[in-house]
Amino acid sequence: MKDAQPHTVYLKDYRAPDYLVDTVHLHFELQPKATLVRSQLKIRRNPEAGEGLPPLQLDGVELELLSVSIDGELVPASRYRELPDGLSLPVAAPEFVLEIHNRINPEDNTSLEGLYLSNDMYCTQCEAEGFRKITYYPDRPDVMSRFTTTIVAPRQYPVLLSNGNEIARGTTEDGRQFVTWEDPFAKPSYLFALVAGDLQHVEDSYTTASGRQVKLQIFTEAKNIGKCDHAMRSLKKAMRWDEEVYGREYDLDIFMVVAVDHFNMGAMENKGLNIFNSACVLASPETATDSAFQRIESIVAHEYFHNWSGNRVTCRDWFQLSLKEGFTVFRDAEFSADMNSRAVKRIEDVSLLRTTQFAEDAGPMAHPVRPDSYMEISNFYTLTVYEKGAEVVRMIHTLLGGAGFRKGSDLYFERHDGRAVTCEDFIKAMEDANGVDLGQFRRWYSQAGTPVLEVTDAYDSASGNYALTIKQTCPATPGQEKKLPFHIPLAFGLLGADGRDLPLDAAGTTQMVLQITEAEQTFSFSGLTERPLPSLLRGFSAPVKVRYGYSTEQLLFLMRCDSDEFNRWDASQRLALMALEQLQRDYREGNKLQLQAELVEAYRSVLQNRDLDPALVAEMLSLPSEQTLAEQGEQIDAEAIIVARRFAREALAEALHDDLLACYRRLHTEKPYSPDAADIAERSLKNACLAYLCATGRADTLLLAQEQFRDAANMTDSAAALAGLVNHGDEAVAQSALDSFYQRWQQDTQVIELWFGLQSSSAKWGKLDKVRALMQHPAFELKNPNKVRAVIGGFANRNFTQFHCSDGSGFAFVAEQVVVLDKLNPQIAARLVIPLTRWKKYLGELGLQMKQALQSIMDTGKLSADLYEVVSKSLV
Ligand code: B3K
Ligand code: ZN
Repeated sequence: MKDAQPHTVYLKDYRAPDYLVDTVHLHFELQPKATLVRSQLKIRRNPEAGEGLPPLQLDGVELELLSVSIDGELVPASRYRELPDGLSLPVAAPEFVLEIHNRINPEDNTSLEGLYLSNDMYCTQCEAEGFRKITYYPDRPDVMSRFTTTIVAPRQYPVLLSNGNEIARGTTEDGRQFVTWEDPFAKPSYLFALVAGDLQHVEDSYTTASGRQVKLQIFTEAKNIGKCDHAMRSLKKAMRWDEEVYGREYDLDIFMVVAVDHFNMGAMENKGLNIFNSACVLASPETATDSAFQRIESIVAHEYFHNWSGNRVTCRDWFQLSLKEGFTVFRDAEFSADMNSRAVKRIEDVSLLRTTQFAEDAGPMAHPVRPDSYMEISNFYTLTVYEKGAEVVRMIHTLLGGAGFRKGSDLYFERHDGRAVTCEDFIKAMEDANGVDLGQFRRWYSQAGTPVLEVTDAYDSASGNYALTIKQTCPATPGQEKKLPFHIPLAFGLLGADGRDLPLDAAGTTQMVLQITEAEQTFSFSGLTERPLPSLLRGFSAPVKVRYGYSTEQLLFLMRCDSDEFNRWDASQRLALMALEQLQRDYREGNKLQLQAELVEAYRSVLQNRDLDPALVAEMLSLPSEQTLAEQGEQIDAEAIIVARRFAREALAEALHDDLLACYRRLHTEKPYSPDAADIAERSLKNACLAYLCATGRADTLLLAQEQFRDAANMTDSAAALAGLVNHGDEAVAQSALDSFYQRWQQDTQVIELWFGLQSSSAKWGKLDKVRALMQHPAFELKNPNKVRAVIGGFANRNFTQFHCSDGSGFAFVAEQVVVLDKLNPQIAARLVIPLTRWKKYLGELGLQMKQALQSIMDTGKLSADLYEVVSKSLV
């Protein structure tokens, strides 16, 4: 555990490292409670860091120091200083070899940072600052070095892996075995990895565009060996795509992936040895849902793409995190869009951004894409850095066009290969390659908050002129009261009464990107023979909120006619939001609830439209989530949100029953399973219909779910049917389905995680006592983040109804679990507390109860730096 009240690190204080490390030789003798680490560093004074020979400062946390030598001479303990978070030692020469021996305890390492054990497999996680839990080192990304790693282990760990190429293996005198790996590419310590275990692997190969043969291996425990094929296929697709779209080839002879059950996040891009959370790599049709298949494809690609955007060109410091993450998320999103339905991928990403990232931007932890300060960097692996960061890169792509963007990325990779650089370097490469000025655009990196565009228009029928006036504002965020105008690319078109795009200029252009740079700007168009209807922010061309006074009729029209599929969906969401807001008002005022007839008819015609991609239909039919509704207004009335959404869902289900059933029957075929885009689309619509049908609570529709549950040959259908029963069936039926599902899948970790999550996130089923009972289940493990995310996270983040229970018990429960978890795994605790940090937005009692829950965490005393930062910033 790190010290409470940790200090704040500021971007403005960045200084180049005093010393550089040219080579590192690491030697591990693995033992669960006492692993011996020997590290030999070739160190040299950094010529760019100033004069003299200041003391060498190394980072080190929870290490047992055994010895220090310089140039082969033992340094007496009186000559160096052991600090709580490192080591300081005097330096006598500008170049020297430092050798350190230390001991660590992987078995007791529940933080899952550094070297730890997962199901008797040794593995590492070093980003951002985990390497300092392995040995003393300048653990910062601008110190790049060539690593050689020797792993010595008893025979029960036959597979010993690290970064780069294997250069030696053998047996030690006492019968243990060793393997030595050498990574020819200089890298920061955060990309170091080690794995040791009794693992099986699948193998394939890939020939790069220039003819290099690359061996591809996926390692896992024997029981999961049948679940690696999809990840392997995804990897090969990603390798080809990066060659075709970015001209980037892989650079080592081997690329390894390892699946690990205990992992704090999705996966990690260690050079040549990616380590994955099992849930983000293992899949088979019987055990994984369509969304798991798609998630795996995109995460495998994401980590692979980091080989260039992150590893070959890395970050100078952690304030630049979005340099690699925003860019790589943009790359993986485009890859997924190319592999699947572009519009649906965009809808999914924008939904996530609008609910969770917009909420982050409006909350106490709001920060710019490039933060100015942090207490604990792990807290800044956020939706803002990742998803909004990707939107910022997307806007550059929109402003420069595909070819211009590629010129920029080519220059960026060429100019900075092998270096640790900044977001500024990225923008500069984009500017230099295209001869453009992105000066004002840079504000996206430094200003937090979600900009709001107020759009009004005027049409003059006499002259045929049409004027679009756009005002931009951005709310204050912590530490940033006033914002300067952003440079916003606004893609838009104008629709005529026949639903077709009208020409915007003499050349007949039908879609334009308006460059918004002022607080208020008017754009004029001439030659319009009718009053047009604007389709604004097509494809969500900027991470902003657009306000325009659309009427119900206009939204219905856009839903039917917009040539931009994303905006058709967006119109459906705006329409649903209007209806849901009306229902909330009616509920508060005690009026009888009634669903707008127009909404029902709009949904009906979407459902009957056979020309639309079924996945798009499924998206258009889904009501905005409670979280999205909560994000809309200044204040959250949780009860009104719950009642309104539930009412709308049930009313739609009743009114559309026959159409839903017809659509369900049409799509419920016996086709063999394939996770390709077309089949996924059909299953998503079919199961969306089933979910609605179940919401009627009618016995005959619940019978459909029971039949699908019984007959399903793939996990998508099985899980959807189970969800229908759990969310709407009577208790005994739900219980028996849950039991038989558990019996069938109890040996499969990924399926059991799904089983946990489905229960704790269910408004009907997932009451607090059930959630507590799940935590007592033998398959639950507090030390496993996936299980915690499924059960406690499922409740806090995806069970709006029960988490917001009016007696505050949901908040108190989460607070209690956060305190326990903080002792085991601070990163997970700091994530889990986030739903409690929005207390200020809640109306009445709930807000107070939430604040009390947060305060109760603070009052327990010694918190980790991770948790302390989030809680203390949220209580002000
Ligand atoms: N770079 C890692 C994230 C590491 C998080 C450390 N707390 C995974 C990724 O974004 O690819
Ligand atoms: Zn990443």
